[in-house]
Amino acid sequence: MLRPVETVSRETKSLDGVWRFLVDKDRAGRHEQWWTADLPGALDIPVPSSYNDIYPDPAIRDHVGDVWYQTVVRPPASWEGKRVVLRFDAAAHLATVWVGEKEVVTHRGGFVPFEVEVTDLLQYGRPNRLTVAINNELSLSAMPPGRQYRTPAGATAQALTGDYFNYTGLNRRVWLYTTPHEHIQDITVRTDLDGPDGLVSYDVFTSAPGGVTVRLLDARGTQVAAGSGHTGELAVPQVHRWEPGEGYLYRLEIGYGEDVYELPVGVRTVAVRGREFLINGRPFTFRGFGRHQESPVRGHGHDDVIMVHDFALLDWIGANSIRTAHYPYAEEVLEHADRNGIVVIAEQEAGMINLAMDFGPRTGPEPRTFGPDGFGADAREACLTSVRRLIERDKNHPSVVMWCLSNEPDSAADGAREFLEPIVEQARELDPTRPVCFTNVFLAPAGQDRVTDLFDVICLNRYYGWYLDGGDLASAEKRLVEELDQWAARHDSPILITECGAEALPGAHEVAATMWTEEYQSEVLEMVARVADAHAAVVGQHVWSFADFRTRQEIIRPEGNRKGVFDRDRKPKAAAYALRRRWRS
Ligand code: GCB
Repeated sequence: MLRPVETVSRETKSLDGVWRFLVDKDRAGRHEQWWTADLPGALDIPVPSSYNDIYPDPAIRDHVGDVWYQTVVRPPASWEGKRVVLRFDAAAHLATVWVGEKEVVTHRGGFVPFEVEVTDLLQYGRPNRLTVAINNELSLSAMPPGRQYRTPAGATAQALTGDYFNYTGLNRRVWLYTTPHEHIQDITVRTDLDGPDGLVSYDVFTSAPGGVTVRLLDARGTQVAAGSGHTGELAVPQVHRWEPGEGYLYRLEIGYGEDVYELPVGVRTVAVRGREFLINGRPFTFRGFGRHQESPVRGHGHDDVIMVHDFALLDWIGANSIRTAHYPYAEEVLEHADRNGIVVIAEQEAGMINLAMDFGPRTGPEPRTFGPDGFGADAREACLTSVRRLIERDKNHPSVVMWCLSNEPDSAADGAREFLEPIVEQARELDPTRPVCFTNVFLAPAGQDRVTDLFDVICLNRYYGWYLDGGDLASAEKRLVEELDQWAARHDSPILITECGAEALPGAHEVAATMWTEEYQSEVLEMVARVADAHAAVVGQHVWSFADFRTRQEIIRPEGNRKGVFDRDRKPKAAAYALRRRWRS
């Protein structure tokens, strides 16, 4: 799905701002048809943002069910006669939209965009009521997975299977945009290198048959190649490559009838060869973070301020890559990574398909992960849909070098292979150019895990020195080395440590380091780096996590997960300086 852009043939209108908002405490809105009038007794709510932390009210923060958003849209009179599309960059998790009194779209999937043509539904030059009902209920058959339960006090509560707060709402931008009636629907770009030259192949999908022209312009706007037809290949002599650390971008200008679309293009290759991860044919070592797209007050709401600041901190610390744990991030983040040469492992929103790891409240014996009481056919369908949407959205970003198809699934369990294999096959079919991975949990070590051979890179989330051998770094180091050796003995693939770390409470210090101090966190990360650097199969280290983040309330989570090397306000802990010394030297 193409991102809205402004070109000579397309206009956009942002619908961001302060909307009206109502929590549907009695589940009355759908029955009482709240879209037919102004929301009764509504509050103000900023868009984009998660709504959970805007008001200091646990009844809003922890609400389970529907909330309602409403605004008034005034499309310009000059848009009359054009094709007009209403687009949500993301609404977590299940959204139903009304324009005036007409229901126009329902969409599930809280981290990817959806849109609907509203050309004939809008009154141009006049106010139109726009209402959105958003439901945040979790189950094991939808993504991200979670479970509902009754509290002893009789309330309905819920928890994700994964370790983050279930932030919900209109987390990303909302737009109206125009296109000509006959328009460009989608573009797929793939790039290759031939010595010093580059190749850009393209597929353009249009709403009807008709001629397509393409031009490739360099960063100064000079045309370097041109072609025509829905499918083709452009040769770029002496190409300026997109490289880690240097996000050089060309611009592909596509013309179709009256429509023009412009797409940034980075020319680079990605491959796995033996135990190496190659970008542009050269071995790449990952240095960076698994992180969340998360910040105080906004929750999962996209914010350009936080985004640009976070990338500035990535640069300050000397990181070259991130993983978009545990869901697709806003497209702005990928565009920023493209421009800044930050390498991205893009993760789908499959959450944690793992009931052996589920640390949410339990009401009975734990069911098996894969099967009728756990993750079944519906969940697999939902995962297939999430992977498809992720790849369809992010396929053209040069920064994205690998798809992460699942975080810590129960990959040693019966049924794991049957569940994951079709997901891997689909990803390879949709995108034969990028390697695929999943992150392995410590409960599925080499020999017990059943799926690693399906993937290209072995990604290990390992907390030696924290959950394992906490406070005993000598044992932690020994066991980490042993485990890496075991993986390397079984598989001739690169190993990436996708998570490692320890929690630190800012201001907790000890000369002889102990758990929870800033010194201990630095020592754990130093130990993992030493091991990773020395091991022939390891292609890098991603620290968990970039910044502290909110989780559900638990006794092991003081104000959330504190494994950030920055706190939630992006203030550095001692580990940030330790990493900077290592990564920048
Ligand atoms: C993991 C998960 C991540 C958690 C982290 C932790 O393995 O992938 O979501 O936050 O561990 O800190 O426990």
